[in-house]
Amino acid sequence: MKLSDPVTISQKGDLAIVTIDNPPVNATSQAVRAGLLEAVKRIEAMPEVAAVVLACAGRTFVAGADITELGKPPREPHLPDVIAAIEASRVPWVAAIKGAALGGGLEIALGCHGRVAARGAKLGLPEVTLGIVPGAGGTVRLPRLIAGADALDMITTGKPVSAEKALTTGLVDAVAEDDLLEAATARAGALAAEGRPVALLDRDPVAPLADADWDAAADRLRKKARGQASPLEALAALRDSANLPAREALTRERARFLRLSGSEEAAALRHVFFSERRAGASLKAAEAAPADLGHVGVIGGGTMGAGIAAALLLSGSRVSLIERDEASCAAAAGRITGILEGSHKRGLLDDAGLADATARLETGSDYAALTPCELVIEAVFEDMDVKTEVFARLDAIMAPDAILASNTSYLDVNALAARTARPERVIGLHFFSPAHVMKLLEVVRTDVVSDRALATAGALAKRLRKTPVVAGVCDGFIGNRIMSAYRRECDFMLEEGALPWQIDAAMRDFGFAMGIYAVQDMAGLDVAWAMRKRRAATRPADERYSRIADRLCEMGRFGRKTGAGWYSYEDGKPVPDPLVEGIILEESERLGIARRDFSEADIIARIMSLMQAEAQAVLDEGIAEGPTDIDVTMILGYGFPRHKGGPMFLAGRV
Ligand code: 3H9
Repeated sequence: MKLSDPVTISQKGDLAIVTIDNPPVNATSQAVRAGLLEAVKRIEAMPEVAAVVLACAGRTFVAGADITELGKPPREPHLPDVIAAIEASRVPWVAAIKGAALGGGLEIALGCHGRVAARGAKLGLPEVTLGIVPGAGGTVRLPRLIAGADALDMITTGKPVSAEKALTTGLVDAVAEDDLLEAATARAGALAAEGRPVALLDRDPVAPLADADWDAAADRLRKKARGQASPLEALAALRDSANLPAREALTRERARFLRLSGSEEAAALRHVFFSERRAGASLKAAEAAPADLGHVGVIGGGTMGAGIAAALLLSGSRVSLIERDEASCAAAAGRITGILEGSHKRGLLDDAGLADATARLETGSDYAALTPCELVIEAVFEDMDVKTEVFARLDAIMAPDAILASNTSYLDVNALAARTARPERVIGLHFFSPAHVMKLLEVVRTDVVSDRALATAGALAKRLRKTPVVAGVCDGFIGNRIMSAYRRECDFMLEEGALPWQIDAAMRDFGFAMGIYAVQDMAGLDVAWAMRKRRAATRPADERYSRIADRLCEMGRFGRKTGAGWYSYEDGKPVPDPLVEGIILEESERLGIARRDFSEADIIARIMSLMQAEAQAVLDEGIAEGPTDIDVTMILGYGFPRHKGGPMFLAGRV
């Protein structure tokens, strides 16, 4: 029986199967809500039906509200009403969960009277990651099914749990060993025989938290949220749910959801959600067959090379890693196994997985080991001559259609490509450290890049589960170019009256993970210093240039690794250093600048305007493919707060 385009009912004896079919992810669009409500009504009028299984077509259960509808005036029927109708049905409903049951999808499952999940399914309430709270009973029903502490964790982090974990907390009744529909049918039959269970709304909260636990959780969240409102709002909704009658808590939850749906934070996070999925569009459009990624070569086993190799091994590839000599090979292998063991400790790899990944690594000094690879990524010292030599050696031995990639973060990939006999098969793959963790991959396209090289970069990003953005060739590409520009501006603010720790505090309060000076201390000041020295000869004489960083470097203050940089370090913690303040004051005096006070707002306004101006230049020059890619780059690669949407979103340019 077809009720609406996306919802149908079929019957098998006294069992009705309601199926939602709304690709790509069965989101609860208006048509789905209307179809489901109609299904409940029809089934109430079918006396022969004793139980219902709610299933989905395609690869997933309902992945939530249709995000394109959020923030717009809601259209009837509303999801809470649909769920209330299911919950009040005279017969038991059992949700058959495969793929993902997220947000409104899990809320529908909570309105059902039983839940059976397929192996590998994920269940979660990710609303806080979209700047909202659950809006269809999630904060009220979930803590009436599973322990308060588990519900708090799921709802305030937004992280989904596996089917297996859901079974241990009681979120699902069973995990199907084989056929999901069969297992759900069996559960529905059992519930029909036992009698429909009491609806969750009519139950008491399970193991509710004490007042002190709520306060402690709120303190923890406030520290972690970095100014994001929704996790704390979710906690407040859960606290209402524990303290108020269920139906009153439901009304409050809905009001909170509607208020937050219209917030700037929610608009920013929706923008990021869709921008991430749109990123790297030209890679997806590439029609050529990508290089085989089953066996990849990596040259250089320092921090970046080791991270790239580990990421490849974790994705299932074989890796041949080239280093200068035996000692460097051993050091690289040590770094890589360290990363793999870390993944094993965190439960991302089991014992067999660890052994398998380790066995897929080979290290050596002979480039001949690379010849079977269709992709080689170099991550050697950031110097044009060194990289040119590596490319010349590769060019001589690799198969003509092999792709040669450079992990450079600044250098001219066009020039590098031009020095090979295969310029169209050279590409930049700029990873971020730690390369096995960071989600961003900046793909640098040369002027002559082939479709095959682009397709390979796209396939690699997918395999490594990274978000690719495509950048044209320029100094620093998208991310480092924008960061260099605003870092320069921060140094000018130092000359004009600010101090590094003030700028860092303003950035942290804005939501950055770290301030720009703490970041430099962590990364090391020496690399940027070497680059400034290289460029000194070509710098226009009238260009404003701050000497503060150079003076720190001249004193050997390269950051954490030398025990001092912009900060000094006590027990590993950065502390403001009067010596640095003295240098800054001397520079202001030397330049004849009368120092003035900077408020946090002044600092952020100046950083944003610089970032946005440089981002606009990056766009105007065609370096980035669109403003959303710039936001994705700054968020995933440079600690820009996700809930602020990125510099282009804030500038109203998307
Ligand atoms: C909510 O439910 C609020 C309720 O509490 C309140 C209700 C009153 N809507 O990610 P993929 C698109 S809040 C619209 O590449 P995967 C996506 O843009 C919602 N579109 O696939 C993409 O389109 P395109 C809570 C959506 O296999 C395509 O589907 N739910 C939605 O890597 C494929 O997506 C969430 O936050 C959506 N809800 O991952 C879940 N979801 O092909 C969000 C996806 O044109 N979704 N699209 O680029 C996800 O986490 C992942 O999509 C999922 C699949 C894990 C499901």
